[in-house]
Amino acid sequence: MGSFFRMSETPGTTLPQVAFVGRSNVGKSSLINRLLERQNKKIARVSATPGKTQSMNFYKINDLFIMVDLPGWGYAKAPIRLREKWEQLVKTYIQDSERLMGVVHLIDARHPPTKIDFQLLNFLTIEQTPNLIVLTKTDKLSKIKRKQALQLMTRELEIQEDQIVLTSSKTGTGRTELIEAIEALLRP
Ligand SMILES: Nc1nc2c(ncn2[C@@H]2O[C@H](COP(=O)(O)OP(=O)(O)O)[C@@H](O)[C@H]2O)c(=O)[nH]1
Ligand SMILES: [Mg+2]
Repeated sequence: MGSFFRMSETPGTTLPQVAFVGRSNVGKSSLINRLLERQNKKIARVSATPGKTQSMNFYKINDLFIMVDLPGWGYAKAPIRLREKWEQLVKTYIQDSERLMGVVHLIDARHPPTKIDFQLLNFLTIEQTPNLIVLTKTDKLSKIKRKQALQLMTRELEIQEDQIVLTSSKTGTGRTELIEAIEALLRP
Protein backbone atom coordinates (compact mmCIF):
# COMPACT_ATOMS: atom_id res chain seq x y z
CA MET A 1 0.00 0.00 0.00
CA GLY A 2 3.02 2.25 0.44
CA SER A 3 5.50 3.86 2.81
CA PHE A 4 4.33 6.65 5.07
CA PHE A 5 6.31 9.05 7.22
CA ARG A 6 3.48 10.50 9.28
CA MET A 7 0.03 9.44 10.42
CA SER A 8 -1.71 12.04 8.26
CA GLU A 9 -0.28 10.32 5.16
CA THR A 10 -1.52 6.83 6.01
CA PRO A 11 -4.40 5.42 3.97
CA GLY A 12 -7.83 5.64 5.53
CA THR A 13 -9.00 2.04 5.82
CA THR A 14 -11.50 -0.06 7.67
CA LEU A 15 -9.37 -3.21 7.44
CA PRO A 16 -7.94 -4.55 10.70
CA GLN A 17 -4.22 -4.03 11.21
CA VAL A 18 -1.41 -5.96 12.86
CA ALA A 19 1.85 -4.07 13.38
CA PHE A 20 5.42 -5.34 13.62
CA VAL A 21 7.93 -3.53 15.78
CA GLY A 22 11.43 -4.09 17.15
CA ARG A 23 14.98 -2.83 17.22
CA SER A 24 16.52 -2.22 13.83
CA ASN A 25 18.35 -5.31 12.55
CA VAL A 26 16.21 -7.61 14.73
CA GLY A 27 15.01 -9.38 11.56
CA LYS A 28 11.64 -7.69 11.00
CA SER A 29 11.80 -7.41 7.22
CA SER A 30 13.11 -10.96 6.91
CA LEU A 31 10.26 -12.26 9.06
CA ILE A 32 7.65 -10.44 6.97
CA ASN A 33 9.15 -11.93 3.80
CA ARG A 34 9.13 -15.37 5.42
CA LEU A 35 5.52 -15.02 6.57
CA LEU A 36 4.48 -14.07 3.05
CA GLU A 37 6.86 -16.65 1.55
CA ARG A 38 8.66 -14.01 -0.46
CA GLN A 39 12.09 -15.56 -0.26
CA ASN A 40 13.07 -14.85 -3.84
CA LYS A 41 11.00 -11.80 -4.70
CA LYS A 42 11.26 -10.00 -1.39
CA ILE A 43 8.47 -7.62 -0.53
CA ALA A 44 10.10 -6.07 2.55
CA ARG A 45 13.59 -4.74 1.98
CA VAL A 46 16.32 -6.35 4.06
CA SER A 47 18.87 -3.64 4.61
CA ALA A 48 22.50 -3.71 5.58
CA THR A 49 22.33 -0.23 7.12
CA PRO A 50 20.32 -0.45 10.35
CA GLY A 51 17.97 2.30 11.36
CA LYS A 52 17.82 3.90 7.95
CA THR A 53 14.10 3.64 7.33
CA GLN A 54 11.85 5.74 9.53
CA SER A 55 8.71 5.06 7.54
CA MET A 56 5.70 2.85 8.17
CA ASN A 57 5.18 0.29 5.41
CA PHE A 58 1.64 -0.97 4.87
CA TYR A 59 1.03 -4.36 3.24
CA LYS A 60 -2.53 -5.39 2.40
CA ILE A 61 -2.93 -9.15 2.78
CA ASN A 62 -5.59 -10.89 0.65
CA ASP A 63 -7.92 -7.90 1.10
CA LEU A 64 -8.46 -9.19 4.66
CA PHE A 65 -6.09 -7.25 6.86
CA ILE A 66 -3.04 -5.00 6.82
CA MET A 67 0.41 -5.77 8.09
CA VAL A 68 2.22 -2.62 9.19
CA ASP A 69 6.00 -2.64 9.28
CA LEU A 70 6.82 0.05 11.84
CA PRO A 71 10.25 1.68 11.89
CA GLY A 72 12.83 0.00 14.10
CA TRP A 73 14.62 1.86 16.83
CA GLY A 74 18.37 2.24 16.50
CA TYR A 75 21.24 1.15 18.65
CA ALA A 76 22.25 2.92 21.85
CA LYS A 77 24.63 4.97 19.71
CA ALA A 78 21.81 6.43 17.62
CA PRO A 79 21.34 10.19 18.08
CA ILE A 80 18.79 11.02 20.77
CA ARG A 81 16.72 13.13 18.35
CA LEU A 82 16.29 10.16 16.03
CA ARG A 83 15.22 8.01 18.97
CA GLU A 84 12.64 10.59 20.01
CA LYS A 85 11.33 10.84 16.48
CA TRP A 86 10.97 7.07 16.33
CA GLU A 87 9.21 6.99 19.69
CA GLN A 88 6.76 9.69 18.66
CA LEU A 89 5.87 8.00 15.37
CA VAL A 90 5.37 4.55 16.88
CA LYS A 91 3.39 5.83 19.86
CA THR A 92 1.16 7.99 17.68
CA TYR A 93 0.54 5.09 15.33
CA ILE A 94 -0.45 2.79 18.21
CA GLN A 95 -2.66 5.38 19.90
CA ASP A 96 -4.39 6.67 16.78
CA SER A 97 -5.01 3.47 14.83
CA GLU A 98 -8.53 2.46 15.70
CA ARG A 99 -8.33 -0.77 13.70
CA LEU A 100 -5.06 -1.92 15.27
CA MET A 101 -5.76 -5.43 16.58
CA GLY A 102 -2.34 -6.24 17.97
CA VAL A 103 1.38 -5.68 17.90
CA VAL A 104 4.01 -8.27 17.11
CA HIS A 105 7.06 -7.27 19.13
CA LEU A 106 10.32 -8.78 17.88
CA ILE A 107 13.30 -9.51 20.11
CA ASP A 108 16.58 -11.15 19.04
CA ALA A 109 16.63 -14.56 20.76
CA ARG A 110 20.37 -14.19 21.43
CA HIS A 111 20.10 -11.08 23.59
CA PRO A 112 18.20 -10.18 26.76
CA PRO A 113 15.42 -7.61 26.37
CA THR A 114 16.59 -4.00 26.47
CA LYS A 115 15.25 -0.95 28.25
CA ILE A 116 13.33 0.01 25.12
CA ASP A 117 11.73 -3.44 24.94
CA PHE A 118 10.44 -2.96 28.50
CA GLN A 119 9.23 0.57 27.71
CA LEU A 120 7.40 -0.65 24.62
CA LEU A 121 5.79 -3.49 26.54
CA ASN A 122 4.64 -1.07 29.24
CA PHE A 123 3.25 1.29 26.65
CA LEU A 124 1.28 -1.52 24.96
CA THR A 125 -0.10 -2.60 28.33
CA ILE A 126 -1.22 0.95 29.15
CA GLU A 127 -2.81 1.30 25.72
CA GLN A 128 -4.45 -2.11 26.17
CA THR A 129 -3.04 -3.25 22.84
CA PRO A 130 -2.72 -7.04 22.63
CA ASN A 131 0.81 -8.09 21.83
CA LEU A 132 2.87 -11.06 20.95
CA ILE A 133 6.58 -11.54 21.62
CA VAL A 134 8.48 -13.07 18.72
CA LEU A 135 12.03 -14.26 19.24
CA THR A 136 14.02 -13.98 16.02
CA LYS A 137 17.10 -15.70 14.57
CA THR A 138 16.67 -18.86 16.69
CA ASP A 139 18.64 -20.80 14.05
CA LYS A 140 21.71 -19.15 15.56
CA LEU A 141 21.11 -20.93 18.88
CA SER A 142 21.49 -24.54 19.97
CA LYS A 143 18.43 -26.36 21.29
CA ILE A 144 19.51 -25.83 24.90
CA LYS A 145 20.21 -22.13 24.33
CA ARG A 146 16.79 -21.71 22.73
CA LYS A 147 15.19 -23.16 25.84
CA GLN A 148 17.28 -20.85 28.03
CA ALA A 149 16.26 -17.85 25.92
CA LEU A 150 12.59 -18.76 26.32
CA GLN A 151 12.99 -19.06 30.09
CA LEU A 152 14.87 -15.75 30.30
CA MET A 153 12.16 -13.92 28.32
CA THR A 154 9.26 -15.31 30.35
CA ARG A 155 11.06 -14.36 33.57
CA GLU A 156 12.29 -10.91 32.51
CA LEU A 157 9.14 -9.82 30.69
CA GLU A 158 6.82 -11.52 33.18
CA ILE A 159 4.74 -13.19 30.50
CA GLN A 160 3.56 -16.74 29.80
CA GLU A 161 5.45 -19.06 27.46
CA ASP A 162 2.45 -19.20 25.15
CA GLN A 163 2.76 -15.46 24.50
CA ILE A 164 6.15 -16.09 22.91
CA VAL A 165 6.80 -17.52 19.45
CA LEU A 166 10.28 -18.75 18.52
CA THR A 167 11.08 -18.06 14.88
CA SER A 168 13.77 -18.26 12.26
CA SER A 169 13.34 -16.53 8.94
CA LYS A 170 16.28 -18.53 7.66
CA THR A 171 14.72 -21.96 8.26
CA GLY A 172 11.03 -21.08 8.52
CA THR A 173 10.77 -22.30 12.13
CA GLY A 174 7.69 -20.90 13.87
CA ARG A 175 6.01 -19.64 10.72
CA THR A 176 2.81 -21.69 11.12
CA GLU A 177 2.62 -20.92 14.82
CA LEU A 178 3.05 -17.20 14.17
CA ILE A 179 0.36 -17.20 11.47
CA GLU A 180 -2.03 -18.87 13.91
CA ALA A 181 -1.17 -16.31 16.60
CA ILE A 182 -1.75 -13.44 14.16
CA GLU A 183 -5.10 -14.96 13.18
CA ALA A 184 -6.03 -15.05 16.85
CA LEU A 185 -5.22 -11.32 17.16
CA LEU A 186 -7.47 -10.64 14.18
CA ARG A 187 -10.49 -12.39 15.71
CA PRO A 188 -10.44 -11.61 19.41
N1 LIG B 1 20.58 -16.36 10.69
C1 LIG B 1 19.54 -15.53 10.56
N2 LIG B 1 19.72 -14.27 10.14
C2 LIG B 1 18.64 -13.45 10.04
C3 LIG B 1 17.34 -13.89 10.40
N3 LIG B 1 16.49 -12.86 10.23
C4 LIG B 1 17.23 -11.82 9.77
N4 LIG B 1 18.53 -12.17 9.66
C5 LIG B 1 19.62 -11.27 9.22
O1 LIG B 1 19.69 -10.15 10.07
C6 LIG B 1 19.97 -8.94 9.34
C7 LIG B 1 18.86 -7.91 9.56
O2 LIG B 1 17.65 -8.40 9.00
P1 LIG B 1 16.43 -7.45 8.59
O3 LIG B 1 15.31 -8.36 8.23
O4 LIG B 1 16.84 -6.43 7.58
O5 LIG B 1 16.14 -6.72 9.98
P2 LIG B 1 15.23 -5.43 10.28
O6 LIG B 1 16.16 -4.26 10.33
O7 LIG B 1 14.65 -5.70 11.62
O8 LIG B 1 14.20 -5.32 9.21
C8 LIG B 1 20.12 -9.37 7.88
O9 LIG B 1 21.49 -9.55 7.62
C9 LIG B 1 19.36 -10.70 7.83
O10 LIG B 1 19.83 -11.56 6.81
C10 LIG B 1 17.17 -15.26 10.85
O11 LIG B 1 16.09 -15.75 11.20
N5 LIG B 1 18.32 -16.02 10.92
MG1 LIG C 1 13.59 -3.73 8.03
